[in-house]
Amino acid sequence: MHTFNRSPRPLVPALLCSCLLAVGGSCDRPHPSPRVWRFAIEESTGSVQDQYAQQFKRLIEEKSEGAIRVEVYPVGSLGTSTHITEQLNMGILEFAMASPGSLGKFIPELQVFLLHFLFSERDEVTRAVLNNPALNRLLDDLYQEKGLKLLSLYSEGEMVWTTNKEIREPADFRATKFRVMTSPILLAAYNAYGASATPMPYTEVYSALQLSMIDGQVNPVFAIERQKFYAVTSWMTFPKHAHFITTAAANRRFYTELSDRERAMVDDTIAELEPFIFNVQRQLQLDGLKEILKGQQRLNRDLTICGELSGFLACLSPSERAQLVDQNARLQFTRPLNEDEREKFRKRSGEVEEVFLRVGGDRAEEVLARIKSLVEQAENAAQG
Ligand code: 6CS
Repeated sequence: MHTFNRSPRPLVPALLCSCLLAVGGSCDRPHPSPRVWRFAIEESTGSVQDQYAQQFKRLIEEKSEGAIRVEVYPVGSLGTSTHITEQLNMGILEFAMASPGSLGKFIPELQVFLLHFLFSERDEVTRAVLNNPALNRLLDDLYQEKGLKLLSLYSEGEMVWTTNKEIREPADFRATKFRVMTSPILLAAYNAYGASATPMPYTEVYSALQLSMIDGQVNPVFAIERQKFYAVTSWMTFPKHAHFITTAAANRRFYTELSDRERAMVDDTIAELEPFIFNVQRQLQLDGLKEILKGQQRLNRDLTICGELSGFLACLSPSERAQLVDQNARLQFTRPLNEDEREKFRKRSGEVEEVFLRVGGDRAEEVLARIKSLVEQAENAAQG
């Protein structure tokens, strides 16, 4: 089990600069310098997390009337997701995104969000579950034990496999080195499918695919576009097995020591961000897929998509449809996985739930049961 009390890694110059500026102030400003809140994200600019952090920055700077400046650090500038989490725990960062695929090493119960076929296929159902106050309170108790404050829990979209061959059933994963985030549950999940699961930081995935050190990876569409994974793999499969769920978090001490006014400002901003990010992630799935098709044409690469894309096709204008799809000689669509095929993956996922109950921490059973019951309730409500 990983803990936070490892020796801190050297801070990057950008972070030191910002600390010095915050203390010393800048010469061209007669008034006291704004206080700086640092917000690290696990993704690059233009991503879902970036849009979240940039909107947080806009709202906080506006509401504080310039008394607070928010600096957003994209992935790589302060290290990997694991480094960011450590810096948040130590109070070097005030805010950060912390995804279960990485934070799950420190809060094992959080790996429940990595289980396949647990959540609904309906976005609105998943959204209702993730916003359930009792679930958020339960998880926040676990964050508190690690010196963190859970601010929000949200989906960044449906997970998609990119590979160099067709994957329709677990047997197709055989001899596939498949990159996953560094959580034990993700290793168990893809090993259960028959792949050789390979943990690796996000920033290394593109080169590893390019150099054939790995044969595939899994991420939402916007990430496949932003990180250019489509340029180094030739199949995209939408198995409808999971969403990429992430969390926004703060350093607990920083959060509790805020004045009541500032804490309310943070809480209100986080509440405003919920509908904002839900719409952003939806839009980025559509925009991302368009960009992938443009990029694949530009690079003159083959791409086969296995998924139900009628929603996407319906959003294209006639000229976009002609250019990106009908006249795209190197694009092919293949039939989405049917229920029998998905059932084979679902069956293998059953054993991973057992692994979660063993390694998912003291409250694994409680967290899993709570989520299952919330999903059922929200499904029933959605069906009227
Ligand atoms: O696959 C990963 O490692 C990353 N994927 C996303 C969509 N966000 C952050 C994370 O590190």
